[in-house]
Amino acid sequence: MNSEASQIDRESKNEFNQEKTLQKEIENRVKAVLFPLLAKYGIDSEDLEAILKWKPIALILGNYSSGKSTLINELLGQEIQRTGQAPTDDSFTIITAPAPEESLGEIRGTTLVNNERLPFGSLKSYGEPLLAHFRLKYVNSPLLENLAIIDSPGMMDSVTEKGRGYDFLNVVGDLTKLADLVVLMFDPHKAGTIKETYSTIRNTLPGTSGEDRIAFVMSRIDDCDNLADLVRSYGTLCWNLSQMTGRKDIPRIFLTYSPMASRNTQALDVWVDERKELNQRILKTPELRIGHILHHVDKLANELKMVIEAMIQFCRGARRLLFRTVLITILLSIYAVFFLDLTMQNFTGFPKETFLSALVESTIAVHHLLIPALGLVSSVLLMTIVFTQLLLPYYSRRYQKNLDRLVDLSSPYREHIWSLARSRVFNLLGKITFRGIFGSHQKNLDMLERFMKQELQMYFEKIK
Ligand SMILES: Nc1nc2c(ncn2[C@@H]2O[C@H](COP(=O)(O)OP(=O)(O)OP(=O)(O)O)[C@@H](O)[C@H]2O)c(=O)[nH]1
Ligand SMILES: [Mg+2]
Repeated sequence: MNSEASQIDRESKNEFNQEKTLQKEIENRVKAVLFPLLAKYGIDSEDLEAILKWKPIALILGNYSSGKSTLINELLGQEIQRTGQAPTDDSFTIITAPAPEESLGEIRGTTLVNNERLPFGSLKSYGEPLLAHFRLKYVNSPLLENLAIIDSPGMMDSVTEKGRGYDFLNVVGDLTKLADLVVLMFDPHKAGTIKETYSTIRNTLPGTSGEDRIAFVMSRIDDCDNLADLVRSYGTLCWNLSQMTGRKDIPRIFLTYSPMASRNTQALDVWVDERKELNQRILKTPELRIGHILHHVDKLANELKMVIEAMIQFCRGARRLLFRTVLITILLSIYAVFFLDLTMQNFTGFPKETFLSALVESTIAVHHLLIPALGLVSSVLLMTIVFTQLLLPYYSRRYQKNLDRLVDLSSPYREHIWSLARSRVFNLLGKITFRGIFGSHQKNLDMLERFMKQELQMYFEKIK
């Protein structure tokens, strides 16, 4: 390990305890306030739970032979990963230091996805084709006590990708959700599914935030014959990036090469700093962790907020419908109590004396009450059945077809969040009950808004 790396190590150890305490505090509040509400509204929190489970993660992605494994070996000062000019590695390898109770060595994919204490359970669904190419290496490195680095198979063109037996991009998406930093290494001289990979990464980021979790790297710049060649390659990469991101401003791109692997370093001395900066950026991944957690919490909280808002709107309408049904029930009951026996008398001659005439003549007896009471009970029963079995299901089906009417979609951000929340509301409406329309949605919304405005905001301020 070089001296710079050990200094970073000392610094990060000092910050480590502070951040751990803050992370624990956030975790406790999220578990106490957000998780119960998410469960109530059928929103799963598995992704967030997985992030909270383990240590900070840096995921290294890029073209084959772009120098991913070389970078990792260089960073750790050890030959941990195999390197080579052709596509050498077709595995996802997690590299980290063991905890005191764990020992050095390799752990297979099947064991990893079944370990409850690790966050990789979601990868189980890809089955053997992935699990045979998924492993963890426990290595001896103080830099990795609070950090795990994931080396990945080199990206190839989309046709070759199909031969892997599992959906590479989906796996990348799942790992990106867990990763606090994603290093995307472009090799200007090789084709690959960079564009698709970038879209996959982008889709896992919440809204417009989270870009700081991606480090763009143009690797092997020493392969360029001269400065003009380098500038041309850089220009092409910028053009491709702007096509991918849809933005005109180009993110920072680390222009690097491996001083160890290069044969031609003389003219490139000035670029060594970029490599050091990249290495530091990776080693400082733990600093991104709380931001990553908070953005995820924020996304879930906003999704939940829209679900509750939609439910409030729906229940308000359903209660108005109930109010109208109650009015009709009252009218029907008045008719049943005072005029039902009269109608029967007109048609059948029974009863001899109606409840109303007995009331007027003050000759009322128990038998006068029989038909009105029966009519009253029947009307209430009938209208209850009509409301719960016909009107409410019809009303919720109508909204299921027109869900967008339940929320305010005045901004692209709300539209984005709504695209995530929509299906939850659809499911909730499918299960709505009579009692459900009196649910404490407003109270839940107030609690959530208090959490977002006071606590979440305060945590964001703390990491600014
Ligand atoms: N000239 C030069 N060669 C490099 C550089 N980085 C890595 N190499 C060499 O390029 C080859 C590929 O490097 P790897 O680190 O294996 O690349 P990788 O991205 O891990 O490749 P896969 O695992 O196959 O996807 C090796 O022979 C390295 O020595 C660099 O910056 N410049
Ligand atoms: Mg490799």
